[in-house]
Amino acid sequence: MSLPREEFDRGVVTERRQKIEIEEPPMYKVLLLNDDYTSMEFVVMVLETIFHKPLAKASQIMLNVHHQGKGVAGIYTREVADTKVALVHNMARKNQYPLKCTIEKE
Ligand code: TYC
Repeated sequence: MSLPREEFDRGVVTERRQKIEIEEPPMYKVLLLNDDYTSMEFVVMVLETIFHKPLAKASQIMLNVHHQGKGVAGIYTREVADTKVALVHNMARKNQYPLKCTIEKE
């Protein structure tokens, strides 16, 4: 049953402003680790497919890991970072490479 406009509106709180505090989620670096056996081409392919890096950037990150021992493949929320690590390890195992990666809190 509907009321006339004036009766419907009277005494009715139509809006109540609330202060909403939004927290940023903690972020995690996914680090690729160097080893002596994984091919450079495979690491570049991993960076292109799992981390969505363009070829030039993927090559640069791979060479950085090769020379420095480790390097950042991407920065994500915890669940996404864990998923990327699992994807890298699965893809490496399937191709018989010992490639490892790990996460580090930002
Ligand atoms: N060091 C490897 C080679 O010389 C290449 C490599 C780069 C391996 C990065 C792992 O995360 C890595 N074939």
